[in-house]
Amino acid sequence: MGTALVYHEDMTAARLLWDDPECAIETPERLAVAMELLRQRGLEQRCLQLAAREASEAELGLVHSPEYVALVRGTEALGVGALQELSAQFDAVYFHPSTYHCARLAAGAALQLVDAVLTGAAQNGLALVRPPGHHSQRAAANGFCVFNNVALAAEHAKQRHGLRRILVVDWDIHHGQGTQYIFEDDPRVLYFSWHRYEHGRFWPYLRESDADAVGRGHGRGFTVNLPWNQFDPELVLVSAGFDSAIGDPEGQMQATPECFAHLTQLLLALAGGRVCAVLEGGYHLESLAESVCMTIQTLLGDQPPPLPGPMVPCQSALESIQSVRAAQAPHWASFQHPATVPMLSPSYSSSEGRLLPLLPAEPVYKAAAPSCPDPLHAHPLAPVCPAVVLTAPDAAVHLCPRGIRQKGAAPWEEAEAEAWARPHEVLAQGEALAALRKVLRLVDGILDGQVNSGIAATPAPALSATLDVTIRRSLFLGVQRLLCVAVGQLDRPLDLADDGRTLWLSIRDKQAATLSTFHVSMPLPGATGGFLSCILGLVLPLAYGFQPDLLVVVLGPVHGLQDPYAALLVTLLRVPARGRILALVEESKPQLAGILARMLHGEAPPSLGPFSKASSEFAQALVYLRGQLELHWKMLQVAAPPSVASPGS
Ligand code: X5A
Ligand code: ZN
Repeated sequence: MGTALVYHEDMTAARLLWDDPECAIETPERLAVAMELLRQRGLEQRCLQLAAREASEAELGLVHSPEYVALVRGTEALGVGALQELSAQFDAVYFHPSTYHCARLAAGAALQLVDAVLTGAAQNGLALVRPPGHHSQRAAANGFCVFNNVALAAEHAKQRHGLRRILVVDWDIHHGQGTQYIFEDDPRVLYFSWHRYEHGRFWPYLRESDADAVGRGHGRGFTVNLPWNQFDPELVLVSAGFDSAIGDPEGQMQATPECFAHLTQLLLALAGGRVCAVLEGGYHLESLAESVCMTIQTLLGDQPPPLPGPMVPCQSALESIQSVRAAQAPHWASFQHPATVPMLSPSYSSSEGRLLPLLPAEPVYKAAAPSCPDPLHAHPLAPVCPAVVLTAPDAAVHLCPRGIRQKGAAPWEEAEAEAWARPHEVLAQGEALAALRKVLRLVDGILDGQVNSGIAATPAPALSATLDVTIRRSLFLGVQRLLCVAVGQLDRPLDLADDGRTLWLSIRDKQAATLSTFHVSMPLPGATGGFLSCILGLVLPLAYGFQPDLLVVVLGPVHGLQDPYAALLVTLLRVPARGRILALVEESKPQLAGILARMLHGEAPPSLGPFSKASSEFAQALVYLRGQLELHWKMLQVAAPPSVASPGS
């Protein structure tokens, strides 16, 4: 099951026929240039290519009024003067004689994509469309949008496929007020949008774009921003606007194309990986095309490149996240722990209607610098195909570079392995040493780029020692930042230097402790809520801050993580680790090894099941750890209200 790409050249027909600086950026070239780069990079050819079909009038009626559909149909026959006159009745809209055809293709493409994913013809996909959709309302065009493609797709998934939980993630730089209005009282569609707001000074200048808009009636709590796990959606629709990308003349933001690879991969952990992205905005042609390629590549299963730039959140972003947490707290158990609920600070500064728009700044976009000289990064990322190391005496190491299954590679020479094993008596005997020889082969295979990741099983008593040798060998081979996540009763090697090259995170049945900036121990979470806040609020921000070039995950004795938890842990950590993962498990857990191998291969993790709230001891422990660590690890500030009041708030 691959990635669907839905497109039709006819959607390049509509264009602006008169002078209107506001609308001039929504051009046919947006699609043409993005498609061209997809072709050039060989990405189109890797997709399941679907020709977009027109949505029927009945389908448009899922969201729009018959009168509005008739009005748009009528534009096919209008002359330029009448088109301009009608366009002026809406905010930032232009009609062209081909608009109705294009808009029906755009809507049809979104429906086709959902059908492909929900029938299993594709695992995920992208619809490259115009006109965009998320500003369009039941009976109004708005912001270049004619029919609301994503809202139609969500309604179609509800009505034709019987889904009950659909997550819409809107990463366009503008608030998709159209989608918000359509679903504001519907708890089956959770609408999450991030957007430029500027206290109401950014288009579309709406009070209801602020964090305190949470939905109405039964839909309260199902509008705006919140961490995306607890809802446990069956389908993820993305309003994929790339006007939030660097260089865009509208958004004037700094998100590099790589950001969209990371966002996409994080979303792939949800809904069994059923992610449908539909193009919205994006007006800088080069930045748009790069960002579309990053999204498609990630949907296809390629590892995202590292995020360039410093891993430090800015103050205003922290304040925005805090407002959202406060506004959503009444509706979501995961925000309700007393120690983590912040005060609501109003961010809308005027109630007197529209404020003056901001002055536009000169956008700058430079293509990413050529790859860094770091020897570990000199070779391109290995294809996603984990090696599996089995410990049965006659089993070889299976390394399968370039996606081709090779004959097992030979393990290390016994004498050489013995030298590395020397300090550990437990590794001296046959079976443990045989396993170690294979693990060492795997470490070398990952670090010289033959494989991206791997999983190894060792006899239980030898696990700790094997881990120690794995770490020493990795550092010896030049790993600069080694992240080790050790779950269960495993001790950090005593002689490991605390020099910032390794970050050691223990998750085990002990008290929370920060033994140093690079040695953190946290208690084992019991409930789903505790687990999610541990992963999303601590482990992931630390991993993003550290930017490891190798991640070692070990599930040791009585680790206490059920398989779906371990699967989610590995899936989420793949993103900041860019897939370079070595997982170590005990050989008595073949089922766990199998699940982790599937995760390393890019399969979506299973659902965690019903939500249970973290104990207050556990929540306190996380708050304590964050307080200890956030001065050094700034990414942790995103996960919680600032422990010290920020100046000016
Ligand atoms: C889809 C989209 C933006 C409209 C901006 C009007 N619309 N100033 O990005
Ligand atoms: Zn936009």
